[in-house]
Amino acid sequence: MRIDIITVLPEMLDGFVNMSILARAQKKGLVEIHVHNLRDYTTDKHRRVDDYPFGGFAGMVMQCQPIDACISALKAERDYDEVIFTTPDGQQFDQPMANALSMKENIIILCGHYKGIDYRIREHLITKEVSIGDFVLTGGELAAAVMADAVVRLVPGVLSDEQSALSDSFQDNLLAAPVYTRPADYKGWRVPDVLLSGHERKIKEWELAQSMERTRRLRPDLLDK
Ligand code: 6GU
Repeated sequence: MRIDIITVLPEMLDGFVNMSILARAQKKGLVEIHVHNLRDYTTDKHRRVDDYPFGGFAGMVMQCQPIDACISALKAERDYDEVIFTTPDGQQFDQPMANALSMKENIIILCGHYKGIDYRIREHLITKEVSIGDFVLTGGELAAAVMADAVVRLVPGVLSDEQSALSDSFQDNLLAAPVYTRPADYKGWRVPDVLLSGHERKIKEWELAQSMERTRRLRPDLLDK
């Protein structure tokens, strides 16, 4: 899988992309992540990528030209499955969307900024608009990082077996069961007896019951899905 991220703040993503799960996935050759500085694509002699909005509204708007140039340059090299725009008014990012994106070959993530981007880009070049939640970030970079992390860890081979993405919270609309490690008794705080019993079926039943109870108590909305 290849992810191309287009941003006016590449420094904000470079560190993250070269550490964390994303770095390991890239070293294993499973994923390529490329960060592109939008300013490298402007024809403006002052390297500006935004301008005042028509209509006299407040704020600045990212212009068509550099975005179109960057996306066109990428599309000339390979086909893309999705051109994603990160924006608070996009579709809510969730685990099913992460699963679907993890099966794509090539995706572009365009990070929104300032007040917005020229709407013609959204109409003509963007295939998917995504928000990571009902709050407003300064820019789409953190959203792109969140999405890349959630997607890349689902690419086969990225996680080791013991980390398996299958037991994640949300993968089956249930929160994960509690986990414990040694010692079995820490200052009198005891690990549930069933986990020490070696009784595999009972442990599985306990895990499921814990997942159901925690979901009912903490995220009852998930049970309606
Ligand atoms: Cl994708 N972008 C911005 N700027 N704010 C957000 C967001 C995205 N998702 C939630 N808030």
